[in-house]
Amino acid sequence: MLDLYLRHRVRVLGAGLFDGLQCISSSATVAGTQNYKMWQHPTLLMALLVAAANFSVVCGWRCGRGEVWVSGECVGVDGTSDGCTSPFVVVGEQCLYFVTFAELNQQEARQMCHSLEAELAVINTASGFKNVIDYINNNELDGADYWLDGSDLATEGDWLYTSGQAVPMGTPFWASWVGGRQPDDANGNEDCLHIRANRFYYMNDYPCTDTERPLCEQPRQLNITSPPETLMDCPSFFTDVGGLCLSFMTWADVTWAEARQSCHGLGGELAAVTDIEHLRAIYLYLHQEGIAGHSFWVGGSDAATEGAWTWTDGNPVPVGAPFWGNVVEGVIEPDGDESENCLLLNADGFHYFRDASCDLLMNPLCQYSVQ
Ligand SMILES: [Ca+2]
Ligand SMILES: [Ca+2]
Ligand SMILES: [Ca+2]
Ligand SMILES: [Ca+2]
Repeated sequence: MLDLYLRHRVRVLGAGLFDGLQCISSSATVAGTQNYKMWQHPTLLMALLVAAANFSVVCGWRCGRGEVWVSGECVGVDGTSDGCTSPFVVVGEQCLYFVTFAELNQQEARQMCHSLEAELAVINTASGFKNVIDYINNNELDGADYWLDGSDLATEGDWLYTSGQAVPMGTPFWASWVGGRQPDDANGNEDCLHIRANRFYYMNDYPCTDTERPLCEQPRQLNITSPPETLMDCPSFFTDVGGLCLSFMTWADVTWAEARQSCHGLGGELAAVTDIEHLRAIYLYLHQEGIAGHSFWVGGSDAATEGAWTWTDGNPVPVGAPFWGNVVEGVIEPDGDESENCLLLNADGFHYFRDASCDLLMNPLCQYSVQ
């Protein structure tokens, strides 16, 4: 912050004092001053406000939202201000989050964005597209492909974002080389929109099942005069499912013990599903989000005492129907005795409870603040 301020000060003392400096009437609404990033150099702001008091004008350096005046130009800043909530950063006019720790298919990527109160990113304008490419290249985010929101799943060749808005076609968006103009629906199997590392981050159509990094976009909270507090009811990566804050970690294939650690890393715990309405809500959510092919560890175990199932907080796991399913017709789980001591919501079992070997590699289902 100090460094930033000093640079501004140098700028003010330099030859280009009035570069980018613009003034507006103080009668403009507070929202109207958003573009004038005065609060990023408070001393200057105070001086300008004092100077302007008699003239009913307010001056500032006019940069786009999420930009500051550095070394003679407006540059984007990372952070939680300017209408974006962490972990999202300002990129041009958008709040974006480049996921670097997980590679998922497009539907899973979509669900991860949803868990951040976000969607897969939409790119509509050439300048917005350039901002994204520049940001990737300038922040060592290159070397991997990123999913965007668009697809032509509904009608082949008709590229739409989830909102129903058309994906812009042609130059300067889509990759094109002699004999390789995109989208090309190669092998009749390319229906999802990504930006591709080895195509210089031009758009390309690709199989939806490929695993890539999600590029999420959060709605911009433009009224920064009341700083963005909590856009989310649940913390990042957790989503409200039936009143629980849950995280479906589709990106981690781990043992039950590792799953607990993964949840702790998010500030949570493996989920405790004690209310049958919660199991119903989880089931519906998995299908709604298109991730019902995943199996999830939850917090139940009978490792301490065979047959005595408890959640991680020591409370008892419900027994019998309609929680527990069955593999063998007519035999309700748990059925694994001492070889199966961990509680699984198995995809093959319609996400009913199953006891399973704790060493299987499954996805963690985490809950924030288990009561
Ligand atoms: Ca296609
Ligand atoms: Ca293609
Ligand atoms: Ca057991
Ligand atoms: Ca079993």
